Amino acid sequence: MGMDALPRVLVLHGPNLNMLGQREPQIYGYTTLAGINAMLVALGQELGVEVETFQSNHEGELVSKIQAARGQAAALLINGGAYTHTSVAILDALLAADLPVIEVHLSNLYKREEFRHHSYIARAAIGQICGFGADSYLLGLRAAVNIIHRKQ
Ligand code: CA2
Repeated sequence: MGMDALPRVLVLHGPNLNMLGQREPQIYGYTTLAGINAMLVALGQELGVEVETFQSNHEGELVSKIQAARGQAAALLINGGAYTHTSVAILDALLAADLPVIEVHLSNLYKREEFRHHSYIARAAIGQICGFGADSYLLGLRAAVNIIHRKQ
């Protein structure tokens, strides 16, 4: 058993995702954000990565967290919430972070309103997983770990 630190995956949740499980369960499911985070940490343990989670309703806080991840995290999983469809600032931060980015969404964006069909984040992401509810995050974490291992 080595003493090397495990690779870290940073999971970012954007605005309103703190409300999960409390409103609109028909769209976003019954799982709370704490529940999703716990499942991610448990899967991370299984897959040999440390999972750090962070939620913010503030665009600038998400930008700062992405900036700080450079050189600290091995990959970044992001559900940008509504900022997905609006934020060039988050896109620019992701491009500058020089990390593998995986975009996830609970709902299937392409079944929903036209304005949700476009993602700024997608330009910075290796790929996007959407439509599987909380499972989108777990699938995304698996993809992140595979990418990390291929790179090491
Ligand atoms: O499907 C997703 O994961 C979204 O990123 C969720 C965002 C939405 O703006 C994106 O288009 C798709 C909204 C998150 C709002 O979450 C809530 C959860 C419970 C109650 C109310 C809002």
